[in-house]
Amino acid sequence: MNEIETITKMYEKIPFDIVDEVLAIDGGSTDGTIKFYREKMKINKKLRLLIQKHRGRGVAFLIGAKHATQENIIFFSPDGNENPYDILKIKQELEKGYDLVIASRFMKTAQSDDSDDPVRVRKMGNLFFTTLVRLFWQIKIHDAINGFRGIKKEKLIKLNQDATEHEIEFQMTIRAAKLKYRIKEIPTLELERIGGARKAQTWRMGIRFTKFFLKELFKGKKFLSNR
Ligand SMILES: Nc1nc2c(ncn2[C@@H]2O[C@H](COP(=O)(O)OP(=O)(O)OP(=O)(O)O)[C@@H](O)[C@H]2O)c(=O)[nH]1
Ligand SMILES: [Mg+2]
Repeated sequence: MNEIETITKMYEKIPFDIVDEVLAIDGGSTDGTIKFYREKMKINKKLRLLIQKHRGRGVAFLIGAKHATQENIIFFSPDGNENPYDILKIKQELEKGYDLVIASRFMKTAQSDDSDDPVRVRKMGNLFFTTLVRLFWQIKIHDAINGFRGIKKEKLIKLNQDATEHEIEFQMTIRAAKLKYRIKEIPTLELERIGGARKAQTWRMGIRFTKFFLKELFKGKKFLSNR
């Protein structure tokens, strides 16, 4: 959403040759992103554009999940943080049979982008919520929150997700852990955000994540019968 500066640089790096389709889910951009995609779609038949009726990163994920037609889905956000070369690595792990593959910023050889977070509040928050997931659902994981990840579509549907904002990937990890999915992490080097404005507000996110954690704790596996 409103990432035109990055999209123009990132588009050429998307490995269209190794994927069957690319769904661009737009949150109602007003900076020319939609026009950019429409132009590209004229010459790239693998690309489809879907525009959200309601805002929210979670909403975008849910639309992508619903409209994707292939067995494996990889979520990629074009704000410059995520390294498109890792798309191949995620794909390979899914093809090995893992249900959920997370690009982790906190493994030994990984790196998170803290350039706009000098006191590391967000990093601490990420590690705190990841520790909660490790403790409560007994999975060995280093980064429960990064949105750069892949999952089997059939497994994703089973999670019955309803998070509308940035908690979407946190909820996905928790529910995958509850169902004992085969989870694999690969180390990633998070790059600096390019242009655009950050949509997430740190403290607001912290409160939302805490509420979500508690909700998931009490919910157990009841989400399975929500359908
Ligand atoms: N389609 C869509 N994308 C969104 C929405 N909200 C955020 N995004 C995208 O999700 C990605 C990450 O969101 P940000 O809010 O920038 O959060 P962040 O990545 O934690 O912030 P930075 O650390 O500054 O990169 C970006 O590519 C955003 O454009 C939305 O409502 N719809
Ligand atoms: Mg980002």
